[in-house]
Amino acid sequence: MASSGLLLFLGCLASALLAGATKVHHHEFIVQETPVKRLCEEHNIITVNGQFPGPTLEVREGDTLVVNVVNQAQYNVTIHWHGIRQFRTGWADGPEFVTQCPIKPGGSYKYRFTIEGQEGTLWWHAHSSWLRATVYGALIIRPREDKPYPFDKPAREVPILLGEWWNANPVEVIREAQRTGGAPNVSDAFTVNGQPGDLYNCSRQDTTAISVKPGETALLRFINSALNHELFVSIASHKMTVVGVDASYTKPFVTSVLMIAPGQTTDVLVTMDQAPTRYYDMPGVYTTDFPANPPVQFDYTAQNVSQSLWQPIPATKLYKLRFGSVVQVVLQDTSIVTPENHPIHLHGYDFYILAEGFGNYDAEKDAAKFNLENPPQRNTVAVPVNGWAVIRFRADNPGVWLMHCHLDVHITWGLAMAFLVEDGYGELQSLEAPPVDLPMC
Ligand SMILES: *[C@@H]1O[C@H](CO)[C@@H](O)[C@H](O)[C@H]1NC(C)=O
Ligand SMILES: *[C@@H]1O[C@H](CO)[C@@H](O)[C@H](O)[C@H]1NC(C)=O
Ligand SMILES: *[C@@H]1O[C@H](CO)[C@@H](O)[C@H](O)[C@H]1NC(C)=O
Ligand SMILES: *[C@@H]1O[C@H](CO)[C@@H](O)[C@H](O)[C@H]1NC(C)=O
Ligand SMILES: [Cu+2]
Repeated sequence: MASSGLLLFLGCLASALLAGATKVHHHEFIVQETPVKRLCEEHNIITVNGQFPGPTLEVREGDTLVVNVVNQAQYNVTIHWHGIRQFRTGWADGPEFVTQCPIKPGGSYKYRFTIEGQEGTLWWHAHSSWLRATVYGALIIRPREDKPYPFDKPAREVPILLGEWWNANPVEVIREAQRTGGAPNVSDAFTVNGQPGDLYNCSRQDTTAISVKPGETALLRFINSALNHELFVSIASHKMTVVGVDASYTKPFVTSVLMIAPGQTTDVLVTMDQAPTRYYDMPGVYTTDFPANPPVQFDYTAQNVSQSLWQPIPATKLYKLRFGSVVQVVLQDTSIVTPENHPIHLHGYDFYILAEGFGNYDAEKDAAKFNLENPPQRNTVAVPVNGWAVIRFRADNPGVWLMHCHLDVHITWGLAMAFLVEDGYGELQSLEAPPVDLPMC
């Protein structure tokens, strides 16, 4: 016994030294029904570990996350690690019936993946029905131990999750809409870190307070986890310096208002240089009448295949890509009365946004507008209302990757498709074998 203990210890030491101080973080996510009080009423909602929002995961670039998801709720569930590239571990990405069958009530599945080449703020959420209304949390990726931020070290760091709250059960809200063919009921409140704020003052607990000392600079990690709304954020009297979006550093720029599409994250530095008092972070929103038809048409320069690798995506919406090919996607919004942009999210990749514009995309004319020098890198692009965006990525991550509108009402209307990226040459360009506990249907 003693010698095996010693061997184990030496083994750990050796692997820590070899891996350049990267860590393996183990977490347990118990998906369960939990009573919470919001808007003066108590409701049973689905949470992770009884927390709403769920636990914040904190890692460094190069680390590995092992999250054992145990489903003690009455719904099928999967978890998506929004923005994580999942290189060679596509089966850990999470979309229900696309990359995995759901974890059934009573079941469990251990997600295991390594975070490589990404730093900043991402998040995780359920990718099954509308469970993500309450099943979500922050995923923070700091630089490796010996590497600084590309900006001055902030005095404190605060994740700020902007969300939506329904008094009704969100799963019932979407089921009702699917049954009747109507639009789902709109939410009853917006929330900041799970709280609806001071206007609902039935309890003094209703506001999220973040204390910052005068003169201090804070790194605020905003995450738009609302299901169906683009959000505008400002902090009274303060300027914000944007330093990162979607876990890609940006050239810093100063603004007093942020527009964050659903699914997107924005990291800002704020110096508390106004007189000490209470300042409000006010998410705002545009009005919400959705058209009855999916308004975005996808135009892919990709090959159509009739057979899905794992799960039933309609063949007309599955596009096969050769490993390493460069894919350009023109996202054209063809709606007449859409009130909001379409946040199109691609799984498994960070893509470059070459250009965006209004009206119809004109392949000849608009190619001249492409930014091929320093295009922004994102995992979500807000396609302008009645406009277009052109994105490009290299298909160097094998697997089946969903691309969809991150406004959840629009997924129900069919605004989702997938790329099947084939394996390349050799082990390092191929999907690893799926884990043995990958849920089966
Ligand atoms: C949606 O709203 C309507 C009208 O207020 C209400 O009758 C219905 O019960 C709501 N549906 C759900 C699932 O809460
Ligand atoms: C909150 O407080 C104000 C004044 O203090 C009161 O007028 C209002 O009715 C309260 N709102 C709720 C939802 O309790
Ligand atoms: C894709 O394949 C389906 C089924 O074979 C076909 O109906 C559809 O027109 C194809 N789409 C494109 C864009 O080629
Ligand atoms: C749960 O997932 C199983 C497949 O694992 C499927 O057969 C079943 O219909 C799902 N249940 C619901 C309510 O979607
Ligand atoms: Cu997401």
